[in-house]
Order: sequence, then structure tokens, then C-alpha cells
Amino acid sequence: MPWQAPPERMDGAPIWRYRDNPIINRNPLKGVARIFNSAVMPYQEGFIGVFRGEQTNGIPNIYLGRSQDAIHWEFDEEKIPFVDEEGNPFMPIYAYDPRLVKIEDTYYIIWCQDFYGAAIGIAKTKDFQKFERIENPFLPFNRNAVLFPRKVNGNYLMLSRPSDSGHTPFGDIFVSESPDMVYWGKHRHVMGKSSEWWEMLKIGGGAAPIETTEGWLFFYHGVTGTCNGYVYSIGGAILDISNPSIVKYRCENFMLTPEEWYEERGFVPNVLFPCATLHDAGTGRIAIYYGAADTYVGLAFTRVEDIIGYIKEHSVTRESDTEIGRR
Ligand code: BMA
Repeated sequence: MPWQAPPERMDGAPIWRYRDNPIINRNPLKGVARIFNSAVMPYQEGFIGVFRGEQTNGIPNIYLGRSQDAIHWEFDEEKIPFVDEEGNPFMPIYAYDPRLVKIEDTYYIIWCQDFYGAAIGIAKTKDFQKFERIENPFLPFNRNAVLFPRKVNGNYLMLSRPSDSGHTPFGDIFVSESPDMVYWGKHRHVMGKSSEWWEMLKIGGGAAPIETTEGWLFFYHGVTGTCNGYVYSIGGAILDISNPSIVKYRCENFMLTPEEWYEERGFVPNVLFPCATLHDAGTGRIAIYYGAADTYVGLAFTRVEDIIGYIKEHSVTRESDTEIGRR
């Protein structure tokens, strides 16, 4: 996986950017103006990813990409050809913010799409050749769906953020369970927006949680409202390993906030939107993939031990974080 050593001086959270960011520039593909908010995974000898491509007609869809080093990417020219259970073409009208999660021997792609309003779409693949849609897990309106990388207490778990049909000015993260990836229930509140100013307006899931000895390490996005629009930062929390609706630690400070030109300048300025991590259990290295300014893909690094230490040291949890989330 990609890696660069940390800079000598770090003032905030122990996360540092890849020096040659952004890793994906404008006009990356014929008919696609921007790629951002995308997710990657190790696959065979290299890496594979699902990428939000904003087409030149302005409509987002999902493209497959492959890489040897997880930094330089080659994309398929056509959108991912989703099919229904019978193998017939079944393309979403639009699709954005894909996540890619492997559970057992199957890869799941989860995204936001039209289902008579913004809602969650999901498909599975084993070979990245055939992409079969499965039933939409939730009613509209919902965004930011993230699967856990393994079953917990016998069920699949999905985080999501119920919303409205527009540029939602509110929102908390919930977790739902399923025995079969079709029927979802036992919904629990996980965490809400907080009184910290950087995440005062809404939050949403980011990368698939990483299993650690302290719990599920979870990177998410937190949004604040300003007189000039929303600002999206990356936040960090640790969820209980066997009951992830309980937040054990939640960092009062952002992990990363827009600072660089490619984060502050673009189609939507001041947006950091994490969708995936790569991590190596042996070294504790983590690479975080995030969309920048709805225009580019950025890469940042941290280490499991350092980031958990920082989150714990600066943890502030409230009742709505630590309770079971059922009312
Ligand atoms: C959210 C989503 C993201 C986007 C963000 C900032 O509502 O649509 O895809 O990055 O807004 O524009």
C-alpha cells in the first residue's frame, strides 16, 4: 500500500497528506470532468476501486479503476454495467459516493442513487466482471451508506445517514442489521452532529470501519455551515466492537480540514469527503482516500496506534453517543 513518512512537525491530529496530492486530476477520462469521493481495495496483485465520475453532462456515475500502486489509476471508459438478478441491464439514473467493502468472498458496492428520491443502492460482485444489483436497503431519503467488513453477532451491519431530498442541513449516523443483505432492521442511532463547531450541522459515514483492539476505528465527515456555504472535515471515532451503536471515543477535533489548494478550490470548495482506507495490520499503516472539493481525489496517511491515541486523548462523548441508540 502507498506510504510516506510523516513530516517533522504536526500540530493537530497525526494525519498527513501525500506530498503529490491530488492523485486524480481534472478530466481524467473521456466524458468525465472530475473524479472524487471514491473507494479502493487491494485486489489480486494490485488494487481496484470504484470511482465517482462526474460526466460532462453533469450527472455522476460509477467507474471501475485499477492500479498497481494505489496512486496511479487506470479507468474503464464505460460506467460499471450493473445488472439485475436475472442478468438484465439495470443502471441507476445517477450514482454517487460509492464505497467498496469485501465481506467473506464477496465485494459490495454501495452508493447514493435515485429511488424516487436520494437513497442507497447496492450491488455485489466476486470477479469485477459481473455486478449484480440487490434490493435497495432503505427507503428514501438516505445517503452515506457504509458496510462493516464482517458480520457482527451473525448479521451484516450498515451505517447510513437518513436525510432529506436536497442539500440536507441536518443528519446523524444510524446502524442497521441484516441477516441476508436484503431485509434490514434493528435500526440504532450511532452518533449525531455535535456541539463542536466543525461538525455542528451534520455528519455522515466515511470509510468502512477498521477493526482494532480498541474497537472499530471509524473515519467520517463532519459539516459546519458558514455564511459562504458548507465546510466538510474528516472526523474520527471508535465504536464498540460487538455493539457499534455505542461510541467509545469521539475526537472533539477534526482529523483533517480543508487547507490545500485542491481542497479549498474546485467545483464545491472546502470539502474533504473520506470514502475508503487501505491498512496494513502488521505495520499499523493507514492510507485514507478522500474526495477534495468535489473535484479531486486526495490521499492522507496515519498509523493505527497514533490516531487511536489522539482520538482517546481528545475524546468527548455525549449521551446520544454512548447510549444504545434505541428509543
Ligand atoms: C454531499 C454529497 C457529496 C458531496 C458533498 C459536498 O451532499 O453530495 O457527494 O461531496 O455534498 O458537495
